[in-house]
This record gives sequence, C-alpha cells and structure tokens, in this order.
Amino acid sequence: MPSGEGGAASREPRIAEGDDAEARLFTAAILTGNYVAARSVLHAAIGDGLGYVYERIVVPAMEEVGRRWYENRISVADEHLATAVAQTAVASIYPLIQWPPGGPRAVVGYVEPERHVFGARMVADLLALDGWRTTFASGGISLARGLEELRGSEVKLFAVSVTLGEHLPAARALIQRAREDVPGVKILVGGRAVAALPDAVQLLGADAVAASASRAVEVARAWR
Ligand code: B12
Repeated sequence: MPSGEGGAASREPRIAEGDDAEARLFTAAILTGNYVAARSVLHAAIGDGLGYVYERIVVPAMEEVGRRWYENRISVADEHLATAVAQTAVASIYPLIQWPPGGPRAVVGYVEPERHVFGARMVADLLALDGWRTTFASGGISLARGLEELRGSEVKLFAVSVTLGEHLPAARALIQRAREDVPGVKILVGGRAVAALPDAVQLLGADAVAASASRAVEVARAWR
C-alpha cells in the first residue's frame, strides 16, 4: 500500500495503489519539470537494475501522467513536459550502465504513425543489456520501406511496439513486410494495444507476444 502523502500543503496527492515511494517521487518530479529530482530518483535506484528502474518507477509514473491527462487534471503541455523530463532523466543513467558489446542483432521499433516511443525504447535497452546488438528505430519504421535496408544483415529478432489500436493493421502489414525483407527473423510484439488483444500473435502474424520489457528479454533469450 502507498504511504500516502496527505496534508493540505502536499503538492502531490497519493497516486495509484501499489505504486511505491520511488514511483511517487519520480511522478511528482516529472510533473513539476524538476529534472534534478527526477534524475536523483533514478540514480539512487539504478543499483537495483535497469528493469527495476523502468518497470517499478518510470512505467507507473507515465501511467499516472496518462491518467491525469485523461481526467483533464493536467494539460497537454504538462504531459509533454513530464514526458520530456522522464526521457531526459532516463538518458542520464545510460553512462552508468555496462552495455555488453556484440551479440546477435535485434531491431526494435514501431510503425509510423505511432508516436509512443518509450515502451519500445525500454525493450531495446533491456535487450541490449541482455547481450543483443540492438538497433532502436527511434523515429518509427516506414511501412513502405520495412526493414529492407537490413536485408542480409543477419537480424535475428524484430520487436514491434504498438500502443494505439488503430495502428494494429499497419503493424500487421509491417510484420508481413519484415518477413519478406529478412527471411527467418523472429518477430516479437508488445505494447498497450497488443496487451488488449487476446490473439495478438495470430492477428499480427508474430512469433510471440510479451506484456513487459523484462518479459520480452526472457522470450527473446530462447531465440538467440
Ligand atoms: C507520453 C504519451 C504520449 C506522448 C508520447 C511521447 C513519446 N515520446 O513516447 C505523445 C504526446 C506523442 C502522445 C500522443 C498521443 N497519445 Co499518448 N500517451 C502518453 C502516455 C501518457 C505515456 C506513454 C508511455 O510512455 N508509457 C510508458 C510505456 C513504457 O508503457 P508501454 O508503452 O505500455 O510499454 C510497456 C509495455 O507495454 C511493454 N511494451 C511496449 N512496447 C513493447 C514492444 C514489445 C515488442 C514488447 C515485447 C513489449 C512492449 O513494455 C513496456 C515496459 O514494460 C500514455 C499513458 C499510458 N498509460 O501509457 C498516453 C496514451 C497511450 N496516449 C493516448 C492517446 C489517446 C494519444 C493521442 C491519440 C492523443 C491525441 N488526441 O493526439 C496521441 C496519438 C499519437 C500517435 N500517433 O501515436 C491514450 C491511448 C488510449 C488508447 N486508445 O489506448 C493514453 C493511454 C492516454 C490516456 N489515458 O488516454 N502520447
């Protein structure tokens, strides 16, 4: 149970049940644009691993931002600020991480016009930490171009993130395209829209689905 912050002077009322103190602090920091505080929370927690930082601190904080945005308790500008501060704070921990060199090749991305980047980024980072030579397609992947520039480059794993349900048909088409471009590639799917889809593997033509970035690492390990 959250301890709750209580008190009329508190800027941040308690957030969702199950969130811990670090997630609450991080949420308060990003919502107030306090990069220094956001960074401190993550730097203090990185000893518990990048998976912990992502799934116990950053994901619940972004979900809370989404909740407040949906309920009109914060503006679009507040959401943009919170997202930017969260991404910058995450980037500040990269130099603290020992990234293993080499490994089998993985590409992680999302199909245009999806603009939700953070989940795919987390999957890319945790795969890299688990020894995959990972390319993160940070600007999204064009349906028309697919992975054609990677033909012959021995990509073993293609991981596709889909947040909005309306992007599922494009994701399906991209996956078909990727199978043509890189024969034999294993395809893993995930993200908010996929989590809401009972037959995601069949509907998207993927090899597997995973509900979180750390689960993605476990599934991908069998394909190395
Ligand atoms: C930040 C944000 C944005 C930012 C994104 C910026 C960026 N650089 O990413 C911006 C402002 C661009 C944005 C835009 C929009 N957004 Co938005 N956004 C969010 C918000 C607040 C946080 C997203 C986030 O970073 N979450 C944290 C990540 C890490 O979570 P995740 O993606 O689910 O990832 C985890 C798992 O799903 C999994 N995973 C993810 N990808 C993959 C891939 C693989 C292969 C695997 C195995 C696993 C996996 O691992 C991750 C960690 O464990 C969410 C709220 C929320 N609850 O998520 C709304 C939210 C997703 N957005 C929403 C909406 C409606 C929109 C807009 C349509 C708003 C509008 N009217 O313009 C647009 C659409 C833009 C587009 N074309 O995509 C809705 C979606 C509702 C729905 N239909 O489901 C949400 C839920 C907000 C809400 N409560 O209404 N958004």
